[in-house]
Amino acid sequence: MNHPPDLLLPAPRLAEKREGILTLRHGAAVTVASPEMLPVAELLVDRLLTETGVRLSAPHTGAAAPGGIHLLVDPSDGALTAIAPARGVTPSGCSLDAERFSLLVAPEGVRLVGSAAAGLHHATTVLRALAEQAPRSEGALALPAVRILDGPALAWRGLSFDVVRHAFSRAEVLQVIDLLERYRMNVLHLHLTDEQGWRLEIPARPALTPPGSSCFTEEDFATIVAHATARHITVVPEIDMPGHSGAAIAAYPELSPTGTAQPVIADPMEAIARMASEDFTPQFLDPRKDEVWDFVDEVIGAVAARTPGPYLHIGGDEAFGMPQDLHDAFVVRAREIVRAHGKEPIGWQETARADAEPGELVQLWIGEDPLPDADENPFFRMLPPRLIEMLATTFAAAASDPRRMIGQNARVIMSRSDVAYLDAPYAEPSTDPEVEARRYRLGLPTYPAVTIEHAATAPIPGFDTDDQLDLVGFEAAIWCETVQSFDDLTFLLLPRLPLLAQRAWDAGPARTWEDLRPRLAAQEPLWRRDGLTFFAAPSAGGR
Ligand code: TNX
Repeated sequence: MNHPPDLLLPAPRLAEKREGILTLRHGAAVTVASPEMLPVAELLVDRLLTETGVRLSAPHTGAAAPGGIHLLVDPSDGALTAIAPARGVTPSGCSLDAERFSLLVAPEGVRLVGSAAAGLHHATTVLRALAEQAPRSEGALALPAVRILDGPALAWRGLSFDVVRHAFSRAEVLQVIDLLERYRMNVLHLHLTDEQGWRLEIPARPALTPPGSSCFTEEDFATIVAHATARHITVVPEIDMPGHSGAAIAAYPELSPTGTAQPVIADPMEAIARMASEDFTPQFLDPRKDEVWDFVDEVIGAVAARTPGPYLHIGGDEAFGMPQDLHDAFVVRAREIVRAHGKEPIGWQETARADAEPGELVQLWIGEDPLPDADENPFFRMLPPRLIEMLATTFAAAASDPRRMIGQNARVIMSRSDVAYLDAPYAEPSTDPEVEARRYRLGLPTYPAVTIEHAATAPIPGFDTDDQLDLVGFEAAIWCETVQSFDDLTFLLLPRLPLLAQRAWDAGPARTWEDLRPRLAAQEPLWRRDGLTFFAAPSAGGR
């Protein structure tokens, strides 16, 4: 039988199996060394009850009790200092060593130590994962003794989540946050605006979210942020500008160069089809217009005021039909506005083309050779020629972006489509017709279909290979053009998200598939228990 630590995902940097077993019983004491740690302990007790049925006692400040769980923060803990601090940028602004932790399960009790609250919280997620795999009898858990020392190698590990192309409920977003927590990721990047809709209420700009449109109210957004913050996950909101702004322009046509708007088409596939029509012109926010800067300032101000994290994403991708000088001018001024509202700007890779401060944060997304061979990809042949042309222009210009990023000392968040996009279709056929129908429908067919093993082990520049880019973070990305339900979403996320979480956690060469496969297989019963639809890839042991 597999020992629970061998099933952890992400796998820890160091796990030492020890002699003996701890029986964790109902009512076991949970103690914290100081009261600031109570929220972490309370969340542990709450989650452990749901996940294992074991009801520990309410946490209190005090010394470790026999058979119980003791939690503390100790930045100078000798064992923790043996783990190298993370590299990169921390999304919350905390220190690079804040996420280190140790966990000791001994027959006498459990001891969790974090170098800060974030690390301590990770330790509780590891304990929960061990508990989920532990044999149970008469309501008690039999936890094999183990000592784990761990911490991420990369400080920024996120998911870029498109909540526009499909409108998710607040409860669904909370479930995604719980998945990020489980796999010890620490950034939820919310793509809130696009051609198909505007998903965040901005009270000063009511036309963005007319009655009946699906959007997050101020209260929804506050709930999402609070749920994430309690799990040491930072929300990075994205307002995508100056391209991908159709919804904003439909509400305020004066923002476009012509002062006119095209109607919003909520269905992303229909929106693509519209590009074939003669009278279609790509839209963008026009930086020559004062109205645009009033709008940007109001929106950025409102979003910044509701975001506790230090970062705000301005988009900047695929501004089709926009002259480069206008795009540059837009980016430079939008960054200034973000800074004036007390936040640090991030932009998709195209923003690296505008003059940048050293250390500017950019998110690299364009993979190598992203345009498929049209002859081999029937879907691609069906796209409007104008869209193919715009994509070809975007990708051709992107070839020199990495060099530019190096020249400008930009700090790079890696999200290259060929390694980080979870909307690439799955390559492996399933024998289950229902799964097969879903597999066929989901993912953008312009991307090559990928195997699960590819997601787990494909080389990532800066991880497996030396790279001159200053890689400070990694984000998986899920775009939802083909997604029609929460089940569709989780089908694309699972099992790939945890495998990418592992890549970011290690920020080095990929682990072997033999190492990963049992860890992944151990997740499936948990997803099933939680009612989450996933792709049971035959190669991953699924059925
Ligand atoms: C490109 S990735 C986009 C998105 C699409 C995605 C589909 C990026 C910055 N822009 O608008 O949804 O491709 O994978």
